[in-house]
Amino acid sequence: MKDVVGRTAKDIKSMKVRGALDIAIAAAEAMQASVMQGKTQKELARDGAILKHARPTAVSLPNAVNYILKIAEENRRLSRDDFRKKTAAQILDFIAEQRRSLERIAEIGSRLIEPKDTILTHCQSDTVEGILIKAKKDGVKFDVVCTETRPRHQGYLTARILKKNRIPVTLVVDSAVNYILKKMEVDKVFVGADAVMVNGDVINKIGTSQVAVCATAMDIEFIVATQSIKFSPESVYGKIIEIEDRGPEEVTSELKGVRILNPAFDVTPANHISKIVTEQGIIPPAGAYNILKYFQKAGD
Ligand code: RUB
Repeated sequence: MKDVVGRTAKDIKSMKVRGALDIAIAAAEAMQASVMQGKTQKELARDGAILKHARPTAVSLPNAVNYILKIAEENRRLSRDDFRKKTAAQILDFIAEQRRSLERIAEIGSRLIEPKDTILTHCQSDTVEGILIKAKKDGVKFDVVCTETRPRHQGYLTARILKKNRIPVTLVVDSAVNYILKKMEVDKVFVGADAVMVNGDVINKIGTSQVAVCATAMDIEFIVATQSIKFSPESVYGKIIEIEDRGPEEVTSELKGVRILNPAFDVTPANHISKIVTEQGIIPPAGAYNILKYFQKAGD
């Protein structure tokens, strides 16, 4: 039988599958395959652990796996066949709900884009792209600036997708942000999230906090777009999210004997964030606890 879980964990680790929402959906699909293979609760727990450890920062990954393990636990008294059918169907519902939340955020977030806006975005986020593409479809004319996003250049993906959707896009190097915000008269910044903490701090691609600090200094709105599955229930209990350290070779292989650090994410403090767009609506960062309470069920 194919090792779907092992393959998915490998794809997440190597970043063949990347972006917090896609990671969560891929993990859910792998868990669904395990359920369909008739695995026991113990085997499902082991598969869940493998998936959860594939990358450390995106909270959507453990949140998705934990949710599925909870369903499996609730269904444990069913016959083998009923367990398989019911759990697999519930996982599919969960995946569909995540995809619907992407559309809902696109709908809500696109209302924040006004004619002639210049929007800056960092890295590549399906959630932010959804917003921009929806605004374009609704006939709003606006421009986008996207950062290169060193070292892995996810900004190239953003630029390609926006171009394909006929949204005018300009690519800049990461270090141009402060200059470009002023020079191009950027109106709003939109970024995605890998994790949202109970105090409203947001963890996203390295460099996000620098963009936020520059934007705040110029009174430019800094908007985060994220599904509630990225809110961290464990942050309520003081858990610090691990920032992934990636290999130095992603930065350069030219400097022998020089120590190279390659942190993949950073923390943007809540006071630099104007609003957070979720599928439940727009909240101030201080409203993060409500999302956790009602939709992530902090304390479960
Ligand atoms: C991707 C990244 C994205 C968030 C949100 O980092 O930081 O902004 O994951 O993406 P990496 P989405 O490339 O290291 O995975 O909105 O698609 O979930």
